[in-house]
Order: sequence, then C-alpha cells, then structure tokens
Amino acid sequence: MSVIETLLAERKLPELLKFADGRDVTPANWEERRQEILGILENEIYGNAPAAPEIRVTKTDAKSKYSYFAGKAITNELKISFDTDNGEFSFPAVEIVPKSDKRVPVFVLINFRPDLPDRYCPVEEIIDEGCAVVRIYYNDVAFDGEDGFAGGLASKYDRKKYTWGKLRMWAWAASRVMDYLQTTDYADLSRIAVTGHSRLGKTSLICAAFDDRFTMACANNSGCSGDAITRDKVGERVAQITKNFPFWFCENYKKYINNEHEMPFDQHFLVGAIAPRRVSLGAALEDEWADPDSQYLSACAASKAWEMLGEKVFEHPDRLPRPEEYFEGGKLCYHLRNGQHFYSRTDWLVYLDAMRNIK
Ligand code: GTR
Repeated sequence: MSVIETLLAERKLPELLKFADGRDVTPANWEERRQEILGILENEIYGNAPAAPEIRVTKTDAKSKYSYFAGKAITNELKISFDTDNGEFSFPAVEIVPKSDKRVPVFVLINFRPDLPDRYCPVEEIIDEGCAVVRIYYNDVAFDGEDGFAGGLASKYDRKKYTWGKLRMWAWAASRVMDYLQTTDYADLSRIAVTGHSRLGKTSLICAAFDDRFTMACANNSGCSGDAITRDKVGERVAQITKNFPFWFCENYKKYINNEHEMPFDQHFLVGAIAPRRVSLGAALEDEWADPDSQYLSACAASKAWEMLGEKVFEHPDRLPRPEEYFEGGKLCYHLRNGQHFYSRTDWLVYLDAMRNIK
C-alpha cells in the first residue's frame, strides 16, 4: 500500500464511493450517491434548509461609485429580499465588476467584515485579473453568536421544520447571490466561485456542495468540520467546535463528541460532493488547529470521486505535503503555504490561478 493509502486506512473512513445499501458508485449513479451524501450531511452536521425562494434585488445608483478602484470597476450596493415563512427578509451585498465588454468570472465572497477592500480581499488584484467580486457580510444574514436563533434569517423559519445551523444559513444566503447572478448581464455563469476563510471556508464548501450552479469552491483554512478529516485529527475536534459554536451546526452533530468513529461520514464527503466541479483547498503551516495534514488527507480521499468520474485531480507525491507545496493541475487542488491562519494575498493568487484554468 502507498504511504497515503496507509495513512488513510488508519483513519478508518466511511466509503465515499459506496451507497449506504452497499451498491458500488459509478459515473451513471454518481448524482444519486451525491444526493445521498448531501442527505447525510444535512442530517448529521449542517441541518436542512428551506427551498430556494424567489428573490427581489434593488441596486443603488452606480454612478457615484464609478471612480473607485482607479476607475477600473463599477461598484453597486445591492439589497436581496425574499419572502420567508415569517415575513420578508433582506440582506445587503456589494458587487464590484471590472469594466469589460465580455462576461467575467465572479468570486462570491462570504466575509467577516463589510469592508471592501478588506484584509481578506485584495479587490484591485482581483479586478485586474478580470474577475468580479460579490461579497456578503455573514452577520447581515445570521449573527455569529449565541442568540437562540432569534435574529436574522434564523428567526424567519421554524426550527422544527428546518434544523440548519448558521454555517448552512450563510451558505444558503450565498446561493441567493447566485440566484441574482443568473439575472445579470455581466456574470459568466460557467465561472462562478464561492470563497471564504476558516468558518466561512467551511461555509463555502457547504454552499458549493448543495448548490451545483457554483463552478468552484475556494475554501481557505477551513479545517474542522470543513475540509479536514475529523477522525483522529489534531487541533480542533467535534467536542471543542460544538462547545464553542453549537449554533453553527444541527443538534445531531453533538452525538459525535469523542465519538467521531461512529460518524456515517467524514469531511471527504463534503469535498467529494462537489465533484466533478472544482475545489481549491488552502492550508497554512502554522494552522495546527485546522490540521493541514488532515486537510490534505481529506483531499486525497475525496479525489476518488473525481477519478471515478474520469476527471483529473491534483498531482502530488506519495507523502504528506511540505511547506510551500502547491498541488495544482486538476479540478481538485491543495496548497500548503507558510504562516498562520489568515486569508492572504498568496492564497488569493492560487484561487485566481484556479479560476484562470477554467476553460
Ligand atoms: C475558530 C474555530 C475554527 C475556525 C476559526 C475561524 O475559533 O475553532 O473552526 O472556524 O475560528 O473561523 O476563524
């Protein structure tokens, strides 16, 4: 057995490419298996969500913002509204679209702060690459704290019907941005990525897994309950994450505190559920809480889905990654940069490259 296969065997992962009833997964029944995986993820970790509503969008007048970003882009403030089970809900978004006579690729950024540019978003670099950014600020959707699900989007639906935690709510809001992008005259719908860092990296993976209109997820330092294999990971575990952030998940996830080997899934299910679309995973050397080795092993385990579908994945040696190794060249990529937990320009350059590689 290869080094990586041995390391994966030690984690005793549930099989990605076998149905619960034991049937083998093939290209012909992959979509059926994908739906089964999404059902497991909904039941056991992220919770279920309402069906997509009809959205309404209003825009501020763009003219006043023409001169931002050296005049190279147009900035609009958007208000995305829709009816819920409990009245109307709206949240703001900002779009920054490079001036172009062609449709452009788009990054939907779920971010920690409303600012643009932001330390996690080098806007000018992105527009110079010809890409647009639409950002949502996660607290505008649902407050990232313990509020008994009494505010924001959380308060608009009955929790007996929808068990979603806040990661799923933020992901679902990014899908409403995707609804909007379908109606614009600037978005190249074959090149739409969803991206975020850390808890919002987890959110990006959830978003792309459940919404196959996204071409790519760029999940930065997403770690525990994001891209990293949970079984035997170092750093953060189910016990800590559900203690500190119980509102990110559905109740069922707590069953697996100190009991991870009983999970009928692991995080390679989340990454794999995006196949055959694209995923770029970013890890940081000093981010032991996230556990870069477990992030890498998850990518290796998930890569089986792409391979089964005949798609090319990252080329990598048969060992754990070393600092500053960037495994690209496929629909699934992984990089390990130096430094700490942060959404750096270095990470953005990798994701911009991944976007450029979409033909
Ligand atoms: C930490 C959390 C991580 C990660 C991080 C972040 O406190 O334990 O799972 O999500 O926050 O979002 O910055």
